[in-house]
Formats: sequence, structure tokens, C-alpha cells
Amino acid sequence: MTQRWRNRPPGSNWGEFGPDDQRGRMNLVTREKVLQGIAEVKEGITFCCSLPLDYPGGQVLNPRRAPPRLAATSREGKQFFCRPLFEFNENMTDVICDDQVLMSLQYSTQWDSFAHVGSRFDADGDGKPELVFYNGFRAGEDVVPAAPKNSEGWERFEGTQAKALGIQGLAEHGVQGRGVLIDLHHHFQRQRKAIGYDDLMRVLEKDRVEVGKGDMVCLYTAFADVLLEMKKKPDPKLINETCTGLNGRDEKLLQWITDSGLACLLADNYAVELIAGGLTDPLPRKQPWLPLHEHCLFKNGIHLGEMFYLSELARWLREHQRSRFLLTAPPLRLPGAVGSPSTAIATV
Ligand code: UVW
Repeated sequence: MTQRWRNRPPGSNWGEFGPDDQRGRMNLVTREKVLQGIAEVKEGITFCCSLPLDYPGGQVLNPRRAPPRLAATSREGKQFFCRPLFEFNENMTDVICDDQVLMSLQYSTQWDSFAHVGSRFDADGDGKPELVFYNGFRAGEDVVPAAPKNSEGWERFEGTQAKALGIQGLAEHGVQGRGVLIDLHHHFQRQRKAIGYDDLMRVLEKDRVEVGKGDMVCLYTAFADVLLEMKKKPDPKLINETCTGLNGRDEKLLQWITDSGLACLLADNYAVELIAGGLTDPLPRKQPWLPLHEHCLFKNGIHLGEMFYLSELARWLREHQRSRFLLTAPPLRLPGAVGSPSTAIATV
């Protein structure tokens, strides 16, 4: 079977960019779109769109994800940090620091690859659901868990591999093109509100924002400001009661995402969408916990970016009555990884 599915999920674009496609809607970020992004550079001002990667702080926002831990590399049992090379050779004047990091790749400002969220879906049409990802790539074959080791440490689940759909595909495509910012914060301030199609259309109309095919759409909600204000000690109550996110259960909104032709969707909030309820809360019928993730990552190959830092960019754009800019937001080219930090830059 060259095609890895017989059934494609309703509302999906599987196969539209080819049976083996792993780039999804980033295929729409063409040379023309890069040039359109560059044409938005008029002032030469750059904005760093990443949080410091040790934010949000602690493990309150997501108990699975731990903050970065830095350590020195070592040689002959001694750390290679502020290490004078005269210890090796009395004629050498160099002093060297080398470090390493242990962190969740999705701890802070980060991209989700299509291997991040799949679905139990009957892709081969045999009446039984499989664990599948975008374009029919399979859990266990293409996106492979670790073989657990007999250890209590970090290495217990070492060796996961997104052989397909990993984040390096996004890095190799190059995340550079025209960014369009939608300033939800200006209209809803820090209200906890799930933004549906009607809300979004009103904002686009009032702010005269147009989203074109192949644009990279950024949502500013001020959630990253709230995180920064909490100085790495996030208040568990406040983080669940503040700022907007998209309403992933609004079918009209999902259809707009499909029809707009946007290439990827990123926000300064936790999950782009507002997550309703916890993992173990009862649900009335079979449905995704993360419906926007399902629509974007699983069905339509639209990368999601989360906890980007957009505050200064949003302020500048509003002051100058603009919404477009050049966005350069590469993830790490780390083979096999599911997510990645991004030290993104917006240039106006
Ligand atoms: C979750 O697991 C909630 O994923 P994300 O960080 O993509 O929102």
C-alpha cells in the first residue's frame, strides 16, 4: 500500500500535498511568501519573539514538562567550565566553558510538530481505530515510543523517535515569511474567553487585518505577559483564569482556519486554544480533548506555536497601524524530536 490510509478524517487535507507529505500547510510558504514577508521590512527594527526559556517556571502549567537544567560537560572527571587549558598544556592561554541542557522541548516558547498530537482513527478502513498522525503516519512505525529501560532516571524513556513528521521537517522548510498579528488582547484584555469565529471576524474587521494564503498567523493575548509578571512562580489559579484562546469546538472557526489558507498558527498563550477540562473529566461522547490541535496538527498539517512572546511587537504594530511583518521562527533541526523551542524574530 503506497497510500497509508483508505479513510481520511472528515475535514482533513490528507494527500493534498502528496501521499508522503510531511510539511503540511508550510508548503504554502513559497518563495513568493518569503518575498512578501521581506517587503514588510521598512524600519529594520527587530523583536525577539521568544520568552526566556526558563519561563513559565516550575511545573504548574504542565506537570509533564520540566524547566531547563544546565550543567557543565566534563573531561577526566572535572567540569569543563572556566577551565584553563594550561592544565593540559602550560603554554596554552585559553579558558573554556562548555555546557549541556536537560529540558522538555515544549517547556516554553515552542513549536508543535505533527507528531505531537494524533488520533485514534480508523485510517485503514477495517472498522478498528489505529493510532495515526497527519497524512496517515502510524504510531509505533513512524512515530516510535522508547523501549522502557530498567531505571528510575531520565534514561528510562530515552530513545523516542519521530521517524516521520518530526520537528526537523519544519526546520528544513525554513520558517520565514509573512507574519500577520491578530491583537486579541486589545479587544478582550485579560478576560478568560474562548474566541469563536464571530469574535475573530469582528476583531479582523475592526483592526482591518487580512489573512492571506500562506501567511503565518500570530495571536497576541497577553498570556506571556502574565507569565513574566509571575516571575517563574506561576499561580495555578490565575493561569487557568486569564487571557483568551481559540475555541477549538467552534466548527465555523475551524472551517475558517481551513479556508483562510494560513500556513501556521502561533500564539503567546499556552495552547493556542483554551483547554476545557482536565484529562480525567468525563466527556459525553468520543471527542478530542484538544480539538484545535486535532484540526490543525492531525487533520490539516498546520503547525502550532505556543508561548511565543509577542507583546512588544503587538504594541509597535498597533502604534504604527500595521499588522504584517517578516517572521523568522525556526525550530531546532533536531532529528526525531516532536517539539522545539524557537528564538523567533519579527522584523518590521
Ligand atoms: C498539550 O499537551 C496540552 O499540548 P500543547 O503544549 O501543544 O498545548
